[in-house]
Amino acid sequence: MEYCYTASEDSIVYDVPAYTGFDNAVMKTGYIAEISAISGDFGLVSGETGDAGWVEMSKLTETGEEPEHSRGDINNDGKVDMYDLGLLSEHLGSREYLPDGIFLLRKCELAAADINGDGKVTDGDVLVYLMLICS
Ligand SMILES: [Ca+2]
Ligand SMILES: [Ca+2]
Repeated sequence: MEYCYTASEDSIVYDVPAYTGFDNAVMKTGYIAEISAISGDFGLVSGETGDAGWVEMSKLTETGEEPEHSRGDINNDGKVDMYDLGLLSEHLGSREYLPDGIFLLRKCELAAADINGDGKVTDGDVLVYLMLICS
């Protein structure tokens, strides 16, 4: 299930479902996390390649229904423009400091960001945005 981190203060992603584990990463307001299991007060953040760690469930809010996005329209304002490209760039940059399973964008937004439709969000999509926006 997809959750959004809604607490205003940062919190630690622990390697065990307790306040004593090692910190794997830091959650900040607005981060998106896929929770695959719950243990006590903690939820397990999971990515495709493994688990990122445990986050306090009280600081997470279910994202709920996924709105329909047309391809390329990441912020869902009805246009494909530089603002969408900005979100895509932030997402790509975030992969260097966020573990798999923690994202800046929702799944539905990432699906929209895959503007060339190859199933991945990469620099190849940036090129398609640049061609669309600059033409
Ligand atoms: Ca847009
Ligand atoms: Ca793509």
